[in-house]
Amino acid sequence: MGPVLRISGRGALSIALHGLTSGQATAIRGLITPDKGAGPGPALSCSPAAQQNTSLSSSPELLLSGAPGRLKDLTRRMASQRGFPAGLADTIESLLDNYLRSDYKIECRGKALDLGSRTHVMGILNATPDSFSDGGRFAAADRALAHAREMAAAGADIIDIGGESTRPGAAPVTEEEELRRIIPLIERLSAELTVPISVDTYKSSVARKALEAGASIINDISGLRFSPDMAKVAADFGAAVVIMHIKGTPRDMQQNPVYTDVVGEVTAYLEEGIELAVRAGVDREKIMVDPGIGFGKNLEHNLTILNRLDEFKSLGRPIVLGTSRKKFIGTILDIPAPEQRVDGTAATVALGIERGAAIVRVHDVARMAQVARMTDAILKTK
Ligand code: HH2
Repeated sequence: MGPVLRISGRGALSIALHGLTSGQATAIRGLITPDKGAGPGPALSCSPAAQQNTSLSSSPELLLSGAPGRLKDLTRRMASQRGFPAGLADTIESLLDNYLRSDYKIECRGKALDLGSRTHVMGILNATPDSFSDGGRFAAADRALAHAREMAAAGADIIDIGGESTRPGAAPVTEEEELRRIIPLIERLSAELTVPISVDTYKSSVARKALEAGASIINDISGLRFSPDMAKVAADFGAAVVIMHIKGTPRDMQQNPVYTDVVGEVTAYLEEGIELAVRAGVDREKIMVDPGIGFGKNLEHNLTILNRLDEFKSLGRPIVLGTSRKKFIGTILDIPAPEQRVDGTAATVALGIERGAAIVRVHDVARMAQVARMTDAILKTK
């Protein structure tokens, strides 16, 4: 296995280097020791990574830590030396650049998202009879339309329309039924609202018709995997896409999900999804990623992903986070009724933004838009 990088930490960043020879590890130590790196911020340090972070699947040889500027400086010194694996310095440098990037602008078929300006809120519209938290409330078209308008007025930057519940154990619905639920809503709302409409589907046939009806984002809980031509549909329409991680299918995903390194495995899945999309012709700048809270994850997996959300920034794409009213919040707070998990959701939204979420997907738009604005204000003030 070649070098594998993991990036983590706050203030000082940490990069785990796997698969180095002992000679290469010694050479890196040699580059660090003389002056600990120049520039402001935490000095460079280097330690056996396994002792630092036992959650990593295989023991990395080295954990490099330090201020981003100093790490970049180190990569320049590595690049000018012989004996390191080809491309290692460049890979570390691009991970650092990705991690630090936040100026994302996404063009959504004529409607733009300026994600660098503030955290964006994606309002959930479930046109379903059986969604886990609001099933049946917006199944009738007039109520769905009214709710979408309310969410837009309350600060939603995207309206995410779904016609099939993907709650654990949910049975699939037919394409015809899914279309019947969502297409009239997409036609009306895309014409009426200034904010982009995303379609929450894993079926490429549904996505195609939704895009024809005026949607501009495909939000695919399978990360473009369940329908082989989903990426091609996105490319054909110039749509933006949310690539979400799932382990298994909605029907079986919560039956004892197991990971050796949940953050590493989710990152690899998302990275493959990005490359799959780009190969099909999707503009990389239109891709968003989502670790898929609750999709083949137990309580500890969900909490680990939230606590280490910033590591997904190394993918170089904006992070969408969907925690709203989910079961793990109910488990921690002992609240069985999803609609009473709003305060718990607020905690995940604030922390998720601090850890790098660019878009939060929520049911309670007015309240979470306030949480996002407040969190943004604190983070902007040094
Ligand atoms: N969660 C759900 C559905 N779609 N999409 C993204 N990108 N991220 C998520 O976390 C996510 C999602 C499940 O929530 P909900 O839509 O409220 O429920 P249901 O699937 O029961 O309709």
